[in-house]
Amino acid sequence: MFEEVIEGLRRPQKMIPSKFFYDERGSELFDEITRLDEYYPTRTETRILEENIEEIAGAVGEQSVIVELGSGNSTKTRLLLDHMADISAYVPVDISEEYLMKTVRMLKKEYPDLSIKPVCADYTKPFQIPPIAKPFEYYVIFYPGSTIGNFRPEKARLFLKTISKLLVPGGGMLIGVDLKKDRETLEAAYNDSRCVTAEFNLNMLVRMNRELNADFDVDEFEHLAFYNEEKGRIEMHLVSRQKQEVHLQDEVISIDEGETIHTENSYKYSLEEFRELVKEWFEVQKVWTDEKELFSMQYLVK
Ligand code: AVI
Repeated sequence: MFEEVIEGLRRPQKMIPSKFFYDERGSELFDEITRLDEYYPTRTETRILEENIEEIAGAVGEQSVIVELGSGNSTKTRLLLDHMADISAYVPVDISEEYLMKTVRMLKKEYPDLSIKPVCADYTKPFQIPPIAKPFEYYVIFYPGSTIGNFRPEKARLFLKTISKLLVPGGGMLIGVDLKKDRETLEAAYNDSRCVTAEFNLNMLVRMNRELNADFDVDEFEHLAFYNEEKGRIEMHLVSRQKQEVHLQDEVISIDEGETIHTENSYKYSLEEFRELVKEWFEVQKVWTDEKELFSMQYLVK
């Protein structure tokens, strides 16, 4: 972590990779974000899933193995599992072993007949799916939450390539993708009135202080989130309120007044742009969306 953070802070546009948001407090804050009025993605995605669950379950197919990338304890997973009683296995993949095991223990109680095969791995790198006892037709990757939006498009393409290598032709991916929309709705989602997103952003510095022995004065930074229309993404930054020096172990970083540390991108796609993004590896077979076209759930086939 230290090397990656220092390297990012030495760039002309300072940055800290967004994956470092998610320590224990960061994960709690993100959970809170998903329940905010302004943060439309989670509730819209859940509603799309609920309203179309029969059709979605039909697209995924009963004879499949569901491989979920990232946290697997959400309402969305249960919705899918509740409607797919006969799937051959459920494979949650998560980098945190503790979190993964907690999920497995909970799901085993709720779905005693379901075969659960957890994989502790960084899903952005190649990983192996364990042997499945029951016969099955395909793996179907479940990747909700529009987390793909946190990758730059080049990275997203590489990620899709890695994922498609897990699949045989005909295998699928059920993915949540946030859509382009008016600036006001987008910016409100990342500038909530209760300032939970601001705390989530600033918590990055709290974590750096604790884990990297840094001395960021957290009160001297403020949250900034805006829609960069040209790039089609929400950008989150931490803005320095004054000229300051920060120490990380033996390293000294100078930051000017008004200078920012870029902490996150969240790309938004039109349906056409997303189709274009995946086309080397996947064909978009079906898209479900809400009436305002805020968010989409898409079934991609290799
Ligand atoms: C996890 N990811 C899809 C969220 C997003 O909307 O890009 C992370 C987030 N950042 C601020 N609010 C939510």
